Amino acid sequence: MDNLKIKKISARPRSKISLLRGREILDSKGMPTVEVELETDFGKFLASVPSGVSTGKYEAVELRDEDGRGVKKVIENIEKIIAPSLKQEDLSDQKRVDEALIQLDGTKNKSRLGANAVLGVSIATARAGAKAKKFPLWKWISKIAGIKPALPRPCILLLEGGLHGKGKLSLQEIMVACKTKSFRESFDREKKVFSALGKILKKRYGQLGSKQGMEGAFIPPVKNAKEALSLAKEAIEKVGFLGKAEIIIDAAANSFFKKGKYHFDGSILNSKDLLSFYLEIFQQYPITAIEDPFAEEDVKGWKFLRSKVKNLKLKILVVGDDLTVTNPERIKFAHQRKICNALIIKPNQIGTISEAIAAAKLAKLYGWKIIVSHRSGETKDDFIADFAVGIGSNFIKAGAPTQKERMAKYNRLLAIEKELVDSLGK
Ligand code: 2PG
Ligand code: MG
Repeated sequence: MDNLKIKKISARPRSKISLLRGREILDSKGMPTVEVELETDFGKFLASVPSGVSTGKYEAVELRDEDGRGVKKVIENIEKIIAPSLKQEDLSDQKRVDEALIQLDGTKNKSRLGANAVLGVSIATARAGAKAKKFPLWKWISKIAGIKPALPRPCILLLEGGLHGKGKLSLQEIMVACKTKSFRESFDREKKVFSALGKILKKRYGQLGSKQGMEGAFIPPVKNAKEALSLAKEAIEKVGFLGKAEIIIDAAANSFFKKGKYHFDGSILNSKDLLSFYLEIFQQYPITAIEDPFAEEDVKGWKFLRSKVKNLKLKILVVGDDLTVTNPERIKFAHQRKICNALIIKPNQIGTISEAIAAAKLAKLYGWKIIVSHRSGETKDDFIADFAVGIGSNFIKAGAPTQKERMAKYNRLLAIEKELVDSLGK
């Protein structure tokens, strides 16, 4: 009898789910989100899901309860629908698990189960799969993706505006990116720029100068983009990195596009006016990338910019985020119209890790650069750090080096880099 029991236990495949549940936690904005707990007989794996404020129309659906906040329905979907269906799945077969999740949802935009339910399970599965195969997570992701891993360059957030800053500044993000031979060195340089900016702002605006936005960056009472960009440039200059540090912008233009016009820094502009403004600031500041320069429906605006950038031989990345939403169909759409040469990858815009990988691979096929990104509502989950390395992303943006939920991602990348350096030294 005892023998039989032992046989039965040891015959059980190791990489299956013994328990899958969800619980409500709060994100960095104080909004409920879901944390998934996946138990196996070789460990327990957690994953939590972020949430954006400036979103694209084609993003997968983030399911909420009737009050528009709660995630009770999401938890119910995880425990009552997903858990029983995944019982027999092998957690080290990420593709199959993700495929099962997609089938189970059965909609084009994850509106039945919710992309937040699906992503939590998909990430927890990746963690379990990595453990089962005895790989660090980044290496496991690179194996699943069939991509050579690489450390991304950090893009630290300096100044916030738009929906994140709630001031007069229309641009949502002004970031700094330094190119050095290591992640740590780039990060250290960018942090120096951030601190220098902090000092400049305090001197200029007093207490108001140290106020922070949703992602931990500064939200000083500037009147417009040029004032904000000049402050960023001044901070770069102050620490001696002019010529060595680049400025990256996320305009998040969807958020200031109303009835065909751009309500930008107190003026009402059409696409051509906004384009002229961009060309002007490309001349005046060391800008090398601009994300969502136009609204997702203003394809003409995007086209003007891409062709100008080409004709003038400007070294500018035109980055799709709300436009492309980590969705292969939208990426194809942008490629056919030749409107981007880079994109943002955010796993929660699409729902599963396999689909996010497919989006990254398609972008690579087109020769685009990749920026893996956090969301404005974040948790302590550092998955995107491993993910960025696993898919060989060119950049990562995870906010300012201040809040814990942002630092979790940067710290994880610093640890991965050390792990890689140590293993090369052996
Ligand atoms: C963005 C993101 C992250 P949100 O637009 O790139 O900074 O913002 O998560 O609000 O969409
Ligand atoms: Mg964006």
